[in-house]
Amino acid sequence: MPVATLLPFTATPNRKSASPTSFRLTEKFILLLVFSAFITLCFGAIFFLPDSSKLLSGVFFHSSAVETNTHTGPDSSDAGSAGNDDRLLAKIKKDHEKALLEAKDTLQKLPDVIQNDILADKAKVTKESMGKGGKDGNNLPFIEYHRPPGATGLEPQDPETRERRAKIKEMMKHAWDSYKRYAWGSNELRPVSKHGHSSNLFGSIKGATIVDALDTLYIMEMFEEFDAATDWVEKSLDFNVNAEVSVFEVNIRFVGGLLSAYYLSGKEVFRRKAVELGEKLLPAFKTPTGIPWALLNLKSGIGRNWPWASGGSSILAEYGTLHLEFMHLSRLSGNPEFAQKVMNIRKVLNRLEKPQGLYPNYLNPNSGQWGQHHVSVGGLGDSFYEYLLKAWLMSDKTDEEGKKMYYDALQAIETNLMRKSTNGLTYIAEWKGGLLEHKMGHLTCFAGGMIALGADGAPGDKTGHQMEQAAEIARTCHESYARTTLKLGPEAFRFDGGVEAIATRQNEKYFILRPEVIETYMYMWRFTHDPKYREWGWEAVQALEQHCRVEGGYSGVRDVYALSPNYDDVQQSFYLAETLKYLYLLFSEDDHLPFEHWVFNTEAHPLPVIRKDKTDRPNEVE
Ligand code: DMJ
Repeated sequence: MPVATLLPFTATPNRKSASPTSFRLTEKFILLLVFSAFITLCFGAIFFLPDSSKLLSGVFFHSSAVETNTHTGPDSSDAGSAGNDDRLLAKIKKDHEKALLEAKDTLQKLPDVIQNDILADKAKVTKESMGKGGKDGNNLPFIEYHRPPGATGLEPQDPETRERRAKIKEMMKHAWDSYKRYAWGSNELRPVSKHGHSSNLFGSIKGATIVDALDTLYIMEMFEEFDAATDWVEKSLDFNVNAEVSVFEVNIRFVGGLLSAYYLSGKEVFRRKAVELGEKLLPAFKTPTGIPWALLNLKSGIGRNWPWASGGSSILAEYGTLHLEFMHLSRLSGNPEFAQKVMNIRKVLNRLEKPQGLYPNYLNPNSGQWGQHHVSVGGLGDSFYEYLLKAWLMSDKTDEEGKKMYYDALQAIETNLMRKSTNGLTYIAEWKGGLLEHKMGHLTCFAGGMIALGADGAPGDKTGHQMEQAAEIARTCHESYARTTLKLGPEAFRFDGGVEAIATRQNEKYFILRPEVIETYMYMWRFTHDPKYREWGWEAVQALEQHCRVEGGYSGVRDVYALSPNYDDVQQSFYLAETLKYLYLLFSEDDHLPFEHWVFNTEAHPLPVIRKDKTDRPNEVE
């Protein structure tokens, strides 16, 4: 029978003009009755038939449960199926209660504990899914992650300090939000013209500000922003570029930033990216001596040195500032090559004769000979000394070679470069072939913090002496700020021609949001708790707010002696990585990133101490 004939309102050849109104009343009544009986039947089937869901699943999915039921069918009485239902109900109720209890448990845990649980579970799954070699899909060995102590810190006790710290977090938010709004994905922000800025230091690698800021966001507990940055790293950070980069800058900002982000958060993506980038930097070491090139094309692996560097030399502060990151890369990748490369640099340096015990800034990577005899604890030399000391500290004080090199170098610096001005300001001059230039760079001001950090381990009872030196350098650098109109420090200041701690050359009067002076205040505060260091830091905050803050972020200024700021229109990535981080830590409690567990790379990225013996300190990096 065609289906159409069963339907009452379907037109047929005999009833061409038939319409619903043409039914008689009795016909209508019967139709209504049939229809309502049909509807009742359907509802009955849904609500009143026993176990209809099983029936349906049996029909559509042939579930084994239905098959079992079917087999037991003839013997199963009503009482039996009621018993089954009771048991089923009881089980559902029990499961439900268990889930509720678990959820309650989870809600009572601190976010940090929950995150650790998730990471531990993830690590377990990763480990289980690994092959015999214990390597993951990226050929990285399995590492059980334990967050080192002090990744985040408690609120400061004192209300004024708490308020000041909150202010610095607000500054970070302004810098970050502005970058996100106007320059997301670019290396840096132009805060006045409100667009992206790309320095050629990073070739065509993008996102320097994102990677440099990751750990600051984490430390300040700006987790929403941290997650957005992580997402960008996951999806967009790309090192497959056919471009020349500065090996040093990429190492301290990108490798350092990624390593810190990994150690703070435990997210594997950062370890993977750090190792991937580290591997791309390895061809820079293909020189006759193993002293790396300053510049490297990441695609071709071809390196060269800065054309302005004396006799084609590599730069001390560049090849000497790879050690911390490369030691961690070996640890995280299982590849000893990274550590071997940086240990070889030491070997080359230790074979060379050093003029007055000093390390010249230039070294030719082909001949292994010094270039011009220029020595500086500021630009071109600075972080080499820093990394000798920190290599020793980061090795849990086992790297005796690094220790000796640092304290010997510091002695040579004290003898040959450190001087006192007529009015009693201690400064570190620059050395050019035996002659002193009585100038100190803003960059050199980091030395106050470095000397304080190393004072405790100083040989021959020199701890007190080195702490005094560090305090004097901090005072001199503070003077370099205090003696300007804008209360921000010049790029370099001089102690000659009747001036002290003042820039005399126009091209040395700029301030580009650098961190070194604040970095020294932070170390001095931690070691002495002298309130003046917090006061000096707060002076800097006020000056930054007054003269560098603009609607679109923070800008450097061209002349700190001018009556009002002339902006350079760059928000440097190190402003977020270093300046704001050191300010925040200056107003934090000491157990936030404690020095016994962390060392800061030269871009202020904290790296954990590598413990010689895991057993007595189980919660740290092995
Ligand atoms: C940073 O990139 C690092 O601190 C580096 O060691 C020197 N200069 C800048 C900040 O001034």
